[in-house]
Amino acid sequence: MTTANRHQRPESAAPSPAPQRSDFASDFLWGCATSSYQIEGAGREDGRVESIWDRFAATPGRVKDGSNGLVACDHYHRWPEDFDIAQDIGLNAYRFSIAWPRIYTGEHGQPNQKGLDFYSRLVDGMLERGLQPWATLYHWDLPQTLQDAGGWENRATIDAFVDFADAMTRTLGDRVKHWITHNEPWCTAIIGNYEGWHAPGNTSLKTALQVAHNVLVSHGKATPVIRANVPDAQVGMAVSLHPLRAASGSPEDQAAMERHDGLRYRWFLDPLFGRGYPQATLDLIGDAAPDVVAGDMEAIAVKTDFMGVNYYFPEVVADAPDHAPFRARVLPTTQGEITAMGWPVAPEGLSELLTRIENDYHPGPMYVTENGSAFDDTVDANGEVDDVQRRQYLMRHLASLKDAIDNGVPVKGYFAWSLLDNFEWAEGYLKRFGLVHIDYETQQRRLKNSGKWYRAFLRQE
Ligand code: IFM
Repeated sequence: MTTANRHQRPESAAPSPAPQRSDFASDFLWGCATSSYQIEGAGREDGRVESIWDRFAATPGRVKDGSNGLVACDHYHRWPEDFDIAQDIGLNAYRFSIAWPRIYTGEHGQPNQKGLDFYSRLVDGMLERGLQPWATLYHWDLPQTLQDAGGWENRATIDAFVDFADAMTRTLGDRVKHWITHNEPWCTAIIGNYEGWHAPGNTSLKTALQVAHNVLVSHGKATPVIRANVPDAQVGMAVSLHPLRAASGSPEDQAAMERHDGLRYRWFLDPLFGRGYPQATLDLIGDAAPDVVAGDMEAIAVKTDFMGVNYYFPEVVADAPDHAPFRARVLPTTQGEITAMGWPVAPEGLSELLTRIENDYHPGPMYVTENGSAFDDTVDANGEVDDVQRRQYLMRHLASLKDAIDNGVPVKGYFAWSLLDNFEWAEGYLKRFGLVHIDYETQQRRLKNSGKWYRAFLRQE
């Protein structure tokens, strides 16, 4: 993005009234989310093995700034400071993910004790600061050894994941009640294995759809194991979704949007809610359909305790006859407010999306498990980061969330993405999503003005 002006939005132009904490239920969860590979660093410590993101990032051209997560925010060593900041903001929940490569030893059922101990300390650190821990088991850092054996395309990875879930919930289940099996299966499957710009970098639709299927099966098989190990467990998945708009009112663009929706939304949600894969999408993909073993669809449809929704922006879809098999293309955003990722700022999309999910599936309690924005932050002469646009983004999305709740959507919590600036995957460190600025040279943390606004909101100042 070179159009800095398009990121500007005058304070006075905010359309929605600023929400107040008192507009939400007193037991509403207010959190921030992070993920292991993006913040932890300590890539070669305490027995951590190579992940697919270590391998991918080491491949020239895969990550824009040539960086990797080996040091990242050094959260592995600096977590007490990070949790002090989270406590100071006034959060009552914190969503983190567990790096499978810290636990995986390659020996069936034998987890790495040092990895288990790290997450045990981490969880104690959260609880000491009043942060309810929300653990995500898989946020994209698959051990490379498992990828070498076929990765998520190989059903053996399902069993390995269940072992991992078992080890983690035995270790943390006395203190961690909220478990997210997978973060954004779309990204794991489609971006990583069809579009190919995330690890492991495959570009096969057949592979991607088998990966998607096996990931869903692993969710279904891990859920009862988590419940068996964790008294009062609350288990769910975090799914990234977009409200869709057709590029025009033409029947072609409308039909393209429907085809895209079949893969982007229904391919994942229909089976999770017991409806199987959508027939229209099966018809389009033909031989690329995944192999389904007896019992898989029942496993996938396991009843969960909540649904996590990650929302960033709506997608505009146009007919694209050359793009087989879906013949649909997501258009880049060229006008209006845009973040540094090139994503449109559309707060109303959050309420729209949550309302659609509620109407389509009635999933029970929902949590916004991610929502946030990247902007080109700078530290001023006073050491402040005056990220006006992120503050506006946060405020306006909370107003939209309130709209959804007022309309009867049972949302029980909100996790801002992200607590810290971090490794933004293929963008490396070029994009900053944090409420806390990280100076990657010194590892200095600075609460941005958006974080200060969130603090004032939570303290009702
Ligand atoms: O940074 C990512 C996160 O890992 C998953 N959801 C979207 C975020 C922003 O791209």
